[in-house]
Amino acid sequence: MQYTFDFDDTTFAANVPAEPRRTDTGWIVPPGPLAVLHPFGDTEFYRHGWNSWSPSGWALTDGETIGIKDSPERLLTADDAAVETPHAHSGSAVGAVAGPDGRVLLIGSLGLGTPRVGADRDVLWGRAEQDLAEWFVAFGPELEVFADYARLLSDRLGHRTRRAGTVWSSWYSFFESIDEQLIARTVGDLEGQPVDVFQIDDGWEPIVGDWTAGPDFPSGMQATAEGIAARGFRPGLWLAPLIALPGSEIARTRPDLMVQGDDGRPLVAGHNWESHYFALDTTQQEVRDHLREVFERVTGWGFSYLKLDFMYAGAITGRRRVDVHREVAYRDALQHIRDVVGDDTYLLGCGVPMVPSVGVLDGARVGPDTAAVWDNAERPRDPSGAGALNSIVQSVNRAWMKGLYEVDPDSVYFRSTRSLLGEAERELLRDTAAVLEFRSTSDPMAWLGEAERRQLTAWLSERPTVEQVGRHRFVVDGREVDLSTVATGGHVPDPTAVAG
Ligand code: 9PG
Repeated sequence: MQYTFDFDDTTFAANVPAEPRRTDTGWIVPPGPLAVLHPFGDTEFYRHGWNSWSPSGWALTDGETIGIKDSPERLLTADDAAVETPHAHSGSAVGAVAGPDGRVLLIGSLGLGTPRVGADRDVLWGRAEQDLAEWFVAFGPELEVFADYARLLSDRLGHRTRRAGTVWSSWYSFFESIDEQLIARTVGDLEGQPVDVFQIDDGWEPIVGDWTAGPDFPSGMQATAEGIAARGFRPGLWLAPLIALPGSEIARTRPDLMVQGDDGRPLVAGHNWESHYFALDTTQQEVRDHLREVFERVTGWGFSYLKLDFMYAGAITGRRRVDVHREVAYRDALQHIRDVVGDDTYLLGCGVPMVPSVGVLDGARVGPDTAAVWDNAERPRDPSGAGALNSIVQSVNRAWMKGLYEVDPDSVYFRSTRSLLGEAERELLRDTAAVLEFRSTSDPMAWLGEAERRQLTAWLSERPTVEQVGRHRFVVDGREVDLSTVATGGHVPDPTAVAG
């Protein structure tokens, strides 16, 4: 039906599926496709990425789109390949177009069904794969409108209040090359530092899919968790519970537990570890039993902070035993994991579908992997590639998600060795983490000089008051932090500057 959204001094003609309802901050529109005519002509469009690694940000409607270009494998892993349109302006769940006076027109989905929002010079539209959720439509000052949307989403999907504190992760120093001695030594060196969580990342398991102690942890994961706790840290562990590499025991012996393709064989759900991998079909009771066993095992070892990675695979398009929408299947699986681990285990999502995780996760990664290098030269048209710049750009453009869960922009660096980052770049990473209010690092103390150690201790101890005052501008304990240049991809590091 035709409808007119009447916002104080501005009216927008629209097509809506049924009669909208006015609220104090905007309008609630029933599920179904909608399109709103806007008078702004070519303007900025906010596109939002589907999962943690998917690109987000503002682009001109007559300019280049934001998305992963020319790489089907990367698109499958780091965005929603089934519905993403890398060469047309659209995004996941929420989108907005900028008006001339700092106000924006926003359409945001209030639930699941892989909602998309897109725009051109005349229209801001929303439609979903399955019409499961109402929409929020609002027009007003940018920060207010996004905050109102986040509040509504939290009202509907829930909100958790646990905080991770400061985190040390093994990934951005040791990657997969970890063993129990190295972990014990690193934990020992870190003793006394203002770190709350010591999180072991990928590399402890024999293979992705089989969540038991690998050969480099012969004493078992419980012994390692006890060692971490004995030094005063909360033991944290990485796992990717919804995927399995083809060589894993679960994929080899039970291919029927995987999401299937049309050919009746396990579907390729993404690419990493120089391989493809499959997704578990969480609608099957046996898979739910398997997940219960895995999570009882890892929490039984003593890990109470879990980084759940590659979770988007639980929401991939494919054949599942029970025919529910893929985002519903994902959220049910996540809720099942929450029910198994209980309220006191901190769940950090990574590679998670952002909106379907609201209310269940305590925290979520909001950008691609950081790296000890500024840009990802090997993936020039891939804003989801690992690198400090990409990680900052995507994370800062998701600052509004602080209203949904803790938002993790990924690790910061203090080290000048084993890194190509200069101090100015390290500072931008630390400022990003400061404004997003999630502090983690991966630097082993043994890699740091005296001054760098002092800097780490001081930075991890800070708890500043943060206020967002503009799209990419913040005030941190009275200090203005302007990330506009870097968040629009404009910061080019000085090529003559030497790392360190
Ligand atoms: C462990 C790592 C770290 C890291 C995670 C994740 O899009 N991709 O292909 C893609 C691959 C790997 C990746 C992120 C994205 O890294 O983000 O922090 O835990 O797994 O293997």
